Amino acid sequence: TPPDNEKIRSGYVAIVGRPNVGKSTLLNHLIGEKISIVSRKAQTTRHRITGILTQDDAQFVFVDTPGFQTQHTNALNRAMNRGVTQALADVDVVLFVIEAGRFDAKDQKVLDLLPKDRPVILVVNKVDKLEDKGRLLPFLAQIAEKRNFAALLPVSAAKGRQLDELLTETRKHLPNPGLMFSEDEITDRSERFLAAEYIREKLFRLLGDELPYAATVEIEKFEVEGRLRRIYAAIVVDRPGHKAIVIGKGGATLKRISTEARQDMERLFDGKVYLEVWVKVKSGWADDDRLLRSLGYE
Ligand code: GDP
Ligand code: K
Ligand code: MG
Repeated sequence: TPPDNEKIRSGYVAIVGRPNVGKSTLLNHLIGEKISIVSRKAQTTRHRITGILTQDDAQFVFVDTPGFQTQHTNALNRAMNRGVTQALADVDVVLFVIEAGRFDAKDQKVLDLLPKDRPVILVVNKVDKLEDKGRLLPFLAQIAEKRNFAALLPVSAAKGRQLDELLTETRKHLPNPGLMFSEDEITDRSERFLAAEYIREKLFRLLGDELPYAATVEIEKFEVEGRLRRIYAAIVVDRPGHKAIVIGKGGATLKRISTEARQDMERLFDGKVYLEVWVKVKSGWADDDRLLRSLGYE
C-alpha cells in the first residue's frame, strides 16, 4: 500500500554497537536489500550508510555506523569516528545492538557514548545462537538496569525474527509528520558507491586477517547504457606484496572477487553488469586525507 501522508511519521534511527554484533545485517534485513556490507571481521563497515524503509504509516531512515575506533588513529579511523559521532548528534532514536548473552566493557563503552536525551531501544541480536534459551530473560533483566531503555527486544537479524516488533517499537519515537525521502528510495548512497562496497565486501570475505584493512576500492568509471552497467574498478592496496595476494594463483582470487561482486550488483541494480577489476599499489593511502575524500570518506 502507498504511504498515507495523513498518518505517516518519519525520523532518523541510528544503529550502534560494538563491532560484529550484526548492525549491518540488521539494516539489510530491515530494508530487504544488501546496502551495507557484512563479514565476520570487525570494522567491515567504514562509512555511515543510510537505509530508508517506507511503510504505509512510517518512514524509517536508518543510519548504520562503523564500530568506534580507539586503537589505531590514522586518517581513515578518524574519519570513521567522525561518522559515528555525527550520526548520533542528528538522530531521533537509537537502536543499541548487543549480542545475546554477552555484555562487557566494549558494549558499556558504546552505551556511555549514547545521547542521554534520546530514546534508546536495546536490541539483543543473535538469539538464534543462544543455546540455553532460559538465560535470555535474566540477561535482559541485567542489561535493563543499565539505563532507562525505551524498549528491550530480542531479535535475530540473520533469520529476520522479531523485526516487525522492533519496527513497531521504533515507530513510536519517530518525530516528524510526513515523508523525508521519496517512498521508492532505499538509500542515500549512489550505485557507484554501492558497487565499490560490494567489491570491498569480497576482500573482507575472501582474503586473510590483515589485508582487507590495508585495502580499499576506487571506481574509475561507471557507465549506464540502458539496463547494462559498465563498471571499472581498482582495488587499492598499500604494498606490492598485497597486490600478488589479491590477484592469487593464476588470477583465481581476483576472478572470484570480481564474479561474486558482479552477481551482487546485478541483483541490486536489477540489470546486467560488465565489471572489470584490477589491483594497484598506493603506499600510505589510509593516511592520505585527499585520497580518502576522493573515496567518499567524509
Ligand atoms: P556489524 O559489524 O555489527 O555490522 O556486524 P555484521 O552485520 O557485519 O555481522 C557480523 C557477523 O555476525 C556476520 O558474520 C553475520 O553473518 C553475523 N550475524 C549477524 N546477525 C546475526 C544473527 O542474528 N544470528 C547469527 N547467528 N549471526 C548473525
Ligand atoms: K562485521
Ligand atoms: Mg557493519
